[in-house]
Amino acid sequence: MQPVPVPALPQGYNFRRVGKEDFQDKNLFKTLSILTTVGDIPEPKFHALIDYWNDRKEIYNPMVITNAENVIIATGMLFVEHKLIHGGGKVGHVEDISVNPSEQGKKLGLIMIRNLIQIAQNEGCYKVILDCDEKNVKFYEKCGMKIEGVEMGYRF
Ligand code: 16G
Repeated sequence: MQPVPVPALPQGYNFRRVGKEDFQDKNLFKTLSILTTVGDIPEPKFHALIDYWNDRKEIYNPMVITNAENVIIATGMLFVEHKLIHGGGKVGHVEDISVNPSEQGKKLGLIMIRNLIQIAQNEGCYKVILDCDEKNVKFYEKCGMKIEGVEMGYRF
C-alpha cells in the first residue's frame, strides 16, 4: 500500500493534537465558528471533553494547524470507527474541517486532510469518509477523495 503523500507545512507552522491549553486564546473556537455554530463551551466542559478524547486516543484525533505566531488557523478531526464488518475493520471519519480565510492559498486544508488520511492509514482503516457541502466537493476531490454516496440527515 502506497503511503498517502502529505505536503510540507510552511516554515514555523505545526500540525498537532488539541489540548486543554487551547481554551485560553479561543482561536480553536474562532476557527471552528467559520464552519458552524460552536455555542457556549465553558472551560470545565472543554476540559472534560479533552479528557474524554484523550481517554480514547484510538478513536478521537482532534487536530489543529498553528501558524508561525502559534495561533490556531485550521482544525480537523479524524474519528476512527471500530466496526464488526470487514473482519472487525476500521473506518476513518474526517470531521470539522475549518481553515481561517486569512491563511488561504497555503494549502492548509489539503495538508490537514492528508495528515488525517495518513493517521487513518497508520491506524489500519480500510477507508476514510466525510460529509460536506456541495460547494466543497471540488476541494475534497483535489485532496484525493471521490463521491461514493449521498449524505442524509435527521435533525433534532
Ligand atoms: C461539515 C463538516 C462536518 C461538520 C458539519 C457541521 C467536514 C468534512 N464536514 O459537514 O464535520 O460536523 O459540517 O455542520 O468538515 P452542522 O453544524 O450543520 O452539523
